Amino acid sequence: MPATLQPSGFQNGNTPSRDSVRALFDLPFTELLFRAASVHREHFDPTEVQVSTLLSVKTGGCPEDCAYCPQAARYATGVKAQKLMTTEAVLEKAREAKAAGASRFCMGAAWRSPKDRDVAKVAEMVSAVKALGLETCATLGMLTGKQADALKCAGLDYYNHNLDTAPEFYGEIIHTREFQDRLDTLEHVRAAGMKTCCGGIVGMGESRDQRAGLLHAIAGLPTHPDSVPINRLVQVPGTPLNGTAEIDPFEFVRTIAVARILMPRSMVRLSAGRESMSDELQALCFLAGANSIFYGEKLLTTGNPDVERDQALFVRLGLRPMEIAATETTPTTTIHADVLLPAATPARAA
Ligand code: SAM
Ligand code: DTB
Ligand code: SF4
Repeated sequence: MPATLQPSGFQNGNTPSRDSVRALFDLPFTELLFRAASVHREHFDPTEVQVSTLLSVKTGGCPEDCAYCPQAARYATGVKAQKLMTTEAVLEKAREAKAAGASRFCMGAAWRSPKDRDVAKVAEMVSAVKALGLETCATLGMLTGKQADALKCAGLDYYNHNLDTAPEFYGEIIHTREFQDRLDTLEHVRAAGMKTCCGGIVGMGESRDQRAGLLHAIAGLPTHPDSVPINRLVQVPGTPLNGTAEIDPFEFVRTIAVARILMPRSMVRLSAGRESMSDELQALCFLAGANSIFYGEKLLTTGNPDVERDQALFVRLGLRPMEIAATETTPTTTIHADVLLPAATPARAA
C-alpha cells in the first residue's frame, strides 16, 4: 500500500516524503476528511475537545519583525506595550480559567528570547499556576538549554514554539531569526523533558505546497509535538500581512486533516482565527481531526469567540471538554468538564 494510503496515520520516525504530504493535500476533499476522521477515531474519542486558556503575561514591544504579529514594536498596530505581569495577577486569571473549565493555562510573552531574570519570574508563575491543578504551558520565544531546564524544574508541562511556515517561505515572513533557531529551541525543550507544542500559521499567502512543507517539517521533528496549533492568520491593520488574500476555508480544513493524518496521536489545535470562522467551518475542522481549542474571549491581543458562543457550539455538536489525564496532575485536581457545560447536555440544538 503506498504511504499516502496508510489508514492509521503516520507514527513517529515514519515521516512520509514531502511529495506524499502534498499528495494527501491533493486528495478529493471528502476522501481526505474520511481518512483523517478515521485516524482521529483510532486514537481519540472524537467527541472530546481539549480546552486551553491563553494569557498574555507580557505584551507588545517585541524587537522581532514577524510579518503577521501585532506585538512587533516596529508595526503601528495600536497594541499597548505592557511589562511582565506579577505572579499574583497571573494567578487571579488562572483561577478564573480553572473555574471556567480550562484544563491547560498557557502564558505568552512578546519576547525574542527571555533574559535569565525573566525566566526566574515566569518560573515562579508556572509553579503557582501548577499548584492550582492546571496543566501549564508557556511561549516566551527562544530558550537556551539552561532556561528550558529551569522552566521544567518549576513544573512547566508544555512549551509552545512554532515553526510558523515552510522553510522556503520563512524568509518572506521573518528576518530577525532563522528557521534553525526555532529547531534549536525545540531541541532544548525536548532535552529538558518538557512536552512540545509546535505548529504554524496558514493564510499568509503561502502555496499549498508550502503548507505541505510546514506540516512535513513539523511531522519530521525528532518526535511528534504533543500539541500542534494550526493558526489561521488573524489580519491586524499595521502588520505587513494585513490585506493578504484569505485562505479558502476548505483549504484550511485540508491543513487540519493532513496534520491529523501525519501526527495521529498529537492534539491538533484549532488555534488563532476561530473568531471569524462560521460554526460550520469549525465543525468541519473537528471532523477533520482538530481536538483542541483556546477558550476565552481573547487570545494574546486579538479576539476569540466569546464563551457563550463556544458553549452553544459544543452543545450543537455534542462535544465535551476533555479532562486532564489522571497522570498529568494531582488526583485531587482533575478538572471536570461539567463546569463548562451542563452534565447531560443533549447533542442537539436547543
Ligand atoms: N514571542 C514568542 C514567539 O514568537 O515564539 C511567543 C508569542 S508568539 C505571539 C506565538 C505564536 O503566535 C507565533 O509563533 C504565531 O504562530 C502566533 N501568532 C502571532 N500572531 C498571529 C496572528 N496575527 N495570526 C495567527 N497567529 C499568530
Ligand atoms: C499559537 O500557536 N497560537 C497562540 C499561542 N500559540 C500562543 C497565539 C495566537 C496569537 C494570535 C494573535 C494575538 O492574539 O496577538
Ligand atoms: Fe515577537 Fe513572537 Fe510576535 Fe514574533 S511572534 S513579533 S517574536 S511576539
